[in-house]
Amino acid sequence: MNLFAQIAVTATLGSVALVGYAQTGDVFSPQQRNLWLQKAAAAMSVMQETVKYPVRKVAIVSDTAAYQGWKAVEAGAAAAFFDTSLKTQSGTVLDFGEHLTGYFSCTFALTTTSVSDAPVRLKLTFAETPAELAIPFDPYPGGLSRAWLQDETVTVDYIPSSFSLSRRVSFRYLKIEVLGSSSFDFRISEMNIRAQTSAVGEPEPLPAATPPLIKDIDRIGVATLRECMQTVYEDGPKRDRRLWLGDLYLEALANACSFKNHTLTKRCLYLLAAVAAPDGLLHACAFDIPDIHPQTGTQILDYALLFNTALLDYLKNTGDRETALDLWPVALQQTEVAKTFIGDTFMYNGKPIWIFFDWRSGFDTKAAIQGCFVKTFKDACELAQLLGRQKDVATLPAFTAKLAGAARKNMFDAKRGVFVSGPDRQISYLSQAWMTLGGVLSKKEAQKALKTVLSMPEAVYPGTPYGTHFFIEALIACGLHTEAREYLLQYWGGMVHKGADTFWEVYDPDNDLLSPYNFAPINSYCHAWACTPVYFIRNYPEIFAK
Ligand code: RAM
Repeated sequence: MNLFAQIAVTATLGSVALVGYAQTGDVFSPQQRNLWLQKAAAAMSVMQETVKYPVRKVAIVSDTAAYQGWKAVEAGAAAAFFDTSLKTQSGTVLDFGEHLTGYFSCTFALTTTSVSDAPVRLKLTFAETPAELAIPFDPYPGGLSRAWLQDETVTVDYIPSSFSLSRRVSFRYLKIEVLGSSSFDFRISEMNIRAQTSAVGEPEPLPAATPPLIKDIDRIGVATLRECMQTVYEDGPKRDRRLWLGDLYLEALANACSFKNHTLTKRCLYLLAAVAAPDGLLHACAFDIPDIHPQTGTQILDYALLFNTALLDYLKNTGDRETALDLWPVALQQTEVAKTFIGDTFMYNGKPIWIFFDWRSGFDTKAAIQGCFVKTFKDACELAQLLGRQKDVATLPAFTAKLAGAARKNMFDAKRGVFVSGPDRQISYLSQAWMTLGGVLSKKEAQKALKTVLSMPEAVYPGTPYGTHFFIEALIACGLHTEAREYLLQYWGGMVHKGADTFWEVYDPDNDLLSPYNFAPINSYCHAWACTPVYFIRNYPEIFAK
């Protein structure tokens, strides 16, 4: 059964037709959903377009010391490429000098007076990193669609002519190979990319005395965020190109202290609300192309709960009570649905749902979800208070206290001073982080728990910038400022040293080829959830910008 039986088109906005979603037994009314949809449409950003050109030719060279074993080295000026027959330089890699997201065009010209008498077949491979141009894509071993990879076979019917790729691409490097042609000679005389983002302008510069590595981390974080700010906050402009709730939360944090495009945050909050499941639980992700729709069947409990925190932050950053009040029923409903995942013992009851927190394989999420319940329920109570809706959450503070009590009783190893998770009593960074963020421990206890895992080589550590964000936030929350600074410098600084133009979806300092999808080239190398140093550096200048 399609849970999202479409109801009649109920509104139009300019030329945008809005299709509402409703279903019998829906906790939200069609009027509510349509209002959210209309407000999401009204908050559409004007896309900023910049035309960019290649800056040089490079060679992709094997180097065991380079990130993933490959690096790009200078191989001449871009101008030489345009003057020369393409047939004599098949395999050339052009470097656009920065990560770009947008639409590619080029112009073909004849190099001699000969006539084009047959089509030309080319392969264009767009890559975010050098290794994507060196590791063969086939036979494809990855767990996600092969079609995300940006190698395009293109047939040009005749020359001279112009060509535009309809697919939006996300890349720094472009490799061009000639797969088929007849005897006539031709060249590419011009090429460009119409790069697009919904970010406007540049964030304020950091104080001049900020250390160079921090400035670099901030600059690359800003570039990452800019690239992911499209018509929604995308997770990655190469892949998955959609609005994930967890990524939205982190992008909104970074945006609020850099580009300050609060309208984009508003659009994304409304959009996710409008397509929530009939029981009100938010989907983990949604799309706005070709129309607004959720990824049905994909719900992540910890992401849904973060909606409370994201809306609270949005209200604090903007003072926009109208939006917060519109969306309060959605935030509240996340806590209501979450309660169905909590048993009589005030612990997660094991009811099946995706609980994420990080891609680290083997990571046990039970302690983290317990801490997440506590933190996000507290955020819901704070939001209710700011909105004068305390009555809606009258019983939530006492319930939350019971969750915190159960966490201590059942998961805290008082002797070692750490939370343990699951049947194997796993000790992980993120269990301590989420319990800290939930305020389950006193400041002193939290410091001990976090310091303990930092000193334990066997403790399970996050494998993504997403998980790492919450660990650093927890270090700051309990006053471990030096440790927070060091961790950020070591983790994001590690990516800087390895040549990142934008920060990566997955980064394990000890394993460059780590991929949750069994194939590193399918990872995203410009990933929204990795942009949060922008938030840390700009929000806590006393820790980072000195
Ligand atoms: C990855 C996506 C996204 C994240 C999900 C859970 O596949 O890229 O960033 O939110 O995982």
